[in-house]
Amino acid sequence: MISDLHLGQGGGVSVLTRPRPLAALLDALDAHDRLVLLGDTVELQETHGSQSLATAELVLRRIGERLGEHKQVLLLPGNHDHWLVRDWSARMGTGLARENLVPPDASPQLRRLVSALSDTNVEIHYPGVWLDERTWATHGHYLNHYLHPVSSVGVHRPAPTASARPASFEYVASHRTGEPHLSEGLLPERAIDRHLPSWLAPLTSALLDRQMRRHALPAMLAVISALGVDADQVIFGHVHRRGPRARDDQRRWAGPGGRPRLLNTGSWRYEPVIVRRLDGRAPYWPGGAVSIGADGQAHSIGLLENLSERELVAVA
Ligand SMILES: [Mn+2]
Repeated sequence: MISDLHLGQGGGVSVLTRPRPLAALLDALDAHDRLVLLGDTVELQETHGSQSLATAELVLRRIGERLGEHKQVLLLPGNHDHWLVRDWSARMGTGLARENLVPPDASPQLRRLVSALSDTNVEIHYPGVWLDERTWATHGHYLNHYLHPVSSVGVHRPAPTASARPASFEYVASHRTGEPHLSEGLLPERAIDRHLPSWLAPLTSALLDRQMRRHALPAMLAVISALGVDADQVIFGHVHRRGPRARDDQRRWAGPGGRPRLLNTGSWRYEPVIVRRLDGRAPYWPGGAVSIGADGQAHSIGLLENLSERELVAVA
């Protein structure tokens, strides 16, 4: 499972457009039966134009070729590519379940992405998918429901309830929140800025990380509880911070009594303001993934930890 490629987004670099990171991902696919693209694969929130789709098609074609006809991609939209399923989701209304199979022609944009993956098998699910009887995966944007003040969303936010249907969270995807992408749902817009000098990266990264632990992890647990998802392990993305890592407090990455375990896929974005002058050990270093082994246990892994900053972004 990987997420938050944000292909086509300006600002930093979507590293899968660069040869070394793409090669690392393709090599990792050889050891897996299927790839889950867990949301924000393509940047359609900044622009609905075809440039993002064209960028995404180049990358997805390589992924599809490498997987081949006997393997599979599961594609789950997030909030930055919610456009792919926007009209379909609106038609579903309160009939939207925790897991829905989305028709590949739900939008012209979705059709293009599915075509780019035509060398392999594709299923589209939204907002979540059961990967096996123990494991549920979702992009994670529903957690914004528990973080954003009403004013920043611009719509009435229903009070958090003990139980809720996916439809109650859908407004999160269809309204731009004004949050910068790299800190989505974690810090007020003014608190972090792309134009910050990059020597601040260690500080910015530490600040973000504290917000993530204190707010995003409990918010994700609240979503899981409200939706009534009864899983041993839940995989999400969205916050761009892979984990849990070896040195993380494992108790924060789990519900009460240790269940469910939470795992985050991290991102495939190089954002100088949070990784500059750091290395593969940095929490926001791109190239995160969650891998499920033969025993069914999910693990957080880093596929680009051995690359230098220069290798992440080099065009040849
Ligand atoms: Mn997101």
